[in-house]
Amino acid sequence: LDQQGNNPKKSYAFWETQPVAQFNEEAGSSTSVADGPIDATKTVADVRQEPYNLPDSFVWSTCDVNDTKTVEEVYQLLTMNYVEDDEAMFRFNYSQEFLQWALQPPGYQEDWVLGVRVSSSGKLVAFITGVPATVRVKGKEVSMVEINFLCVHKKLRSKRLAPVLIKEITRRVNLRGIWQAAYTAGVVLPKPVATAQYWHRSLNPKKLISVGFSRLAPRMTLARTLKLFKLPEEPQTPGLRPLTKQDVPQVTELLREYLSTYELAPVFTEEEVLHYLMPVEGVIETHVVEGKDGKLTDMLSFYTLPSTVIGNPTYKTLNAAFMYYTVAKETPLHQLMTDALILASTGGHDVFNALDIFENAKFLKDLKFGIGDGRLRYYLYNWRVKQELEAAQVGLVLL
Ligand code: NHW
Repeated sequence: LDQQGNNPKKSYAFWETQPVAQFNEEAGSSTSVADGPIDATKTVADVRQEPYNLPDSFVWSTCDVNDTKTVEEVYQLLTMNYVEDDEAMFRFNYSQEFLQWALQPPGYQEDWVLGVRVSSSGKLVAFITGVPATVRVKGKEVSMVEINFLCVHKKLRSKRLAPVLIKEITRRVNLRGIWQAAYTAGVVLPKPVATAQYWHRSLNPKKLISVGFSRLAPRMTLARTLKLFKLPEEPQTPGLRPLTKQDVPQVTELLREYLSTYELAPVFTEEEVLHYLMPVEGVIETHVVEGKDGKLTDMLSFYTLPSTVIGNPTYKTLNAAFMYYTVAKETPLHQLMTDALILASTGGHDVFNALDIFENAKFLKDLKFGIGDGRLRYYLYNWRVKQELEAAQVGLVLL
């Protein structure tokens, strides 16, 4: 394994057939591989018209998450079968409101919320989604989709269903004239554009220890641990308040300017800022700092993504806040992030998670985040980046 945990000698029967950067390509002439698309340019007319074949007894099913029965089915599939940690102690538990929010940003396409059902029973057994986004990669703005929520029911694993889901969502995206995608995963695939590390800040140490998320540090008592992680009761920054609709033009400007300093980052429209940052109870929380003249100088945001605690008699779920987009233009970043921790804590979160992307390395240790064991790899489909990015060059958060 190399420093990033990659095993360049492993073979990938599916991924080696796809237009993605491969681990072995340095071997060739380095001048022939420039940044940009990997496939030859195609048009919508070149795209296959028929859906890919599923194994007998399964059918494709576009899922309308505004339909209460359908969103419940999606929720159940993911709650029981989506991402777990390596020790299978916790499993992501995206809420129905979260799924509705994440899957319907401006320009969303109904048929990019793709399910697989058992033909006879109608049971939903697999899922994958795409949403449109403009992403800037090393100075080039590229129209892409963000792929997420790839899930195959535990009973149907290792039957090569995932490659069929990926090919079918690709076809549906290509039919709309989009040829690139961004996605993140814990697993190593050909070939990461960047590798980030998760960090965790305890907000409710007692519960975190009790569910096995964290352990008492050597020579620490519970009392000393509680004291160590104690936060002020209220945010400290004057002028900090929840984002409102009227703020959206200014926040868009603030965010666009900030994100322009990163090599991999979204390019947000006002409509997207309105969608992704306006507070939704239990889903997304955004605060801005309003200066004396009414000018917005800073912003912070985090989303709520609980995990099921697998087989714990006392606690059913772990409530986690995940750092989203934060811009510290006038308020010191430490102070703004301390306020984010306070807001997350008073909002009932047990832990605050952040990646070492953005300028986060500057505050993680000081604010008592501990390094996690999970890495998150960033990938691009049909877009080669010759030189892998540092985590600190990444300004993109996928939900
Ligand atoms: S990452 C979360 C992925 N989901 C989970 O971890 C949930 C729990 N696991 C499962 O449900 C965020 C299954 O294990 C899954 C694989 C479904 C993961 N990404 O069907 P087979 C996302 O949602 C490759 C991509 O037999 P399975 C991002 C694997 O390397 N590929 O396996 C999703 C192998 O290929 P290889 C993954 O365990 C991005 C093949 O799948 C992968 O029953 C998707 C085996 O398939 C992963 N996370 O099902 C790509 N995990 O080459 C989008 C495994 O090694 C690309 N594999 O033979 C862009 C498309 C759009 C383009 C538009 C222009």
